[in-house]
Amino acid sequence: MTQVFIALGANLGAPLTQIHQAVVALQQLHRTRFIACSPLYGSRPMGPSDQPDYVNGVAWLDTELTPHQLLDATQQIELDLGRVRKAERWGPRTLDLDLLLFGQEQVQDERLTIPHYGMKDRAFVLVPLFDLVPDLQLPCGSALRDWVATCDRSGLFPLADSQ
Ligand code: PH2
Ligand code: MG
Ligand code: MG
Repeated sequence: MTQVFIALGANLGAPLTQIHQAVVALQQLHRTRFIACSPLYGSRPMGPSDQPDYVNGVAWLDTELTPHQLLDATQQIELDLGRVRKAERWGPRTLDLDLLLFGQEQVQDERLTIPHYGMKDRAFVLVPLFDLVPDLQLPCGSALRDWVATCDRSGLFPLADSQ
């Protein structure tokens, strides 16, 4: 079993509902044990600013799936919950599930980059991940704690009663 972390994001439709439905779907994944979901946050959009705020969080699982099997499964959940793939970079979406970490593995191919290429710069990923595992060591050797200490959390606000 490998411990994995998946970023949850949504800013179209009913974001909180989609995030909760995604958590239910992740809880039902085969050959996988769902461990926990972080507290959820509202966050100002990174990228184009003419889009609604996001709801963001992080899910923590233990899986026997390979990284690509897990990617297939999360992409299917995105589609099941109404995701329409658009070309616009960093544009709005009903549900976004991004594989952040897959144990200590590093994966780099045309479909997948693990650790997630942007996680170091994104408070909406680092902060909920830190809520789950404050002592996490990243595959590159850094401590999550150090990234969290320097990230800009000005656009991030806790959602009351999100759990
Ligand atoms: N995801 C994006 C683009 N911009 N901004 C926030 N705050 N949260 C996100 O999850 C997000 C984003 C594309 O994946
Ligand atoms: Mg994303
Ligand atoms: Mg994505």
